Amino acid sequence: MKTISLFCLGVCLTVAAPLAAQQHPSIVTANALKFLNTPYVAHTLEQEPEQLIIRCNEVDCIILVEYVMALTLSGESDCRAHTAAFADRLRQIRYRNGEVNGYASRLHYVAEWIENGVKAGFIEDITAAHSPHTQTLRLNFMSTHPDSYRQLRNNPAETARMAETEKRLSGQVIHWLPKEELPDEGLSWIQDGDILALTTQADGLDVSHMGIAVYIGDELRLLHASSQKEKVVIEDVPLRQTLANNKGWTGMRVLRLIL
Ligand code: 2YP
Repeated sequence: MKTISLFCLGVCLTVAAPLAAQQHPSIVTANALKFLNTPYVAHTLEQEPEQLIIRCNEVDCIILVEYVMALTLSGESDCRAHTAAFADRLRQIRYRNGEVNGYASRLHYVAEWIENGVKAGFIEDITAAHSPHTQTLRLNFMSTHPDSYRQLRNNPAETARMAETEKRLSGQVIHWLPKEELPDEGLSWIQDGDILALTTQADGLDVSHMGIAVYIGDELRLLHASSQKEKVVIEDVPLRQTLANNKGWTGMRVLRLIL
């Protein structure tokens, strides 16, 4: 065991990383810790016309992950004092091929968000290399729940564009790790700072939550923007328990930033 001390907003956490995690110094976790206690706010990107929105003081689950990734990839340390390099990175992470071109250009489904990051060369799909479990994507949640999305409500043309994206992604086979296979102490191939996309049993959806893997003592925990706790937290129980407590979450995809 190696012990790393990380400082953040007056809180000092001692993070014990298992052997495997030592190979990848966790700059990702250090950046994520800067967002601890940031308020959870939903729907912050829903502005028209579509534009790159950067609001470091309010996040939802995927937006937190995106800011942490953009900081890490641009080598910057402060989201609020970000430069153009941070904004460029964020655009590459959030939009298909890095281009902002209306609502449909945003990567709404985590499956496509991952596909885009892998294609662009900044995300590695770790589950694909380590878990034999696969599932076939069947995506239609947004086009079948248009009333839940401001830009789709009463907008059949935009909803049709979304359905086209869903059709393109559906049928793809992805690797995932069922939650029953995750022990309290994590797994050797899951490193501190890995990005976790929690898979769901909801019809027509692939992933319903995201966060960051953090090893504390002998436990793998979830650092995330929690809608329940209304802020960014590290859960105080192992991720195994966090997953067991939520029947909607079936397991996860594990992703790693390529630095
Ligand atoms: C995404 O939802 C939205 C994007 O439209 C939005 O709802 C979908 C399919 N996508 O641009 C983005 C940023 O706000 O959020 C996320 C959502 O997680 C919620 C908000 C959370 O736990 O904080 C991503 O897709 C990550 O997991 C799912 C989840 N959406 C649903 O459960 C419908």
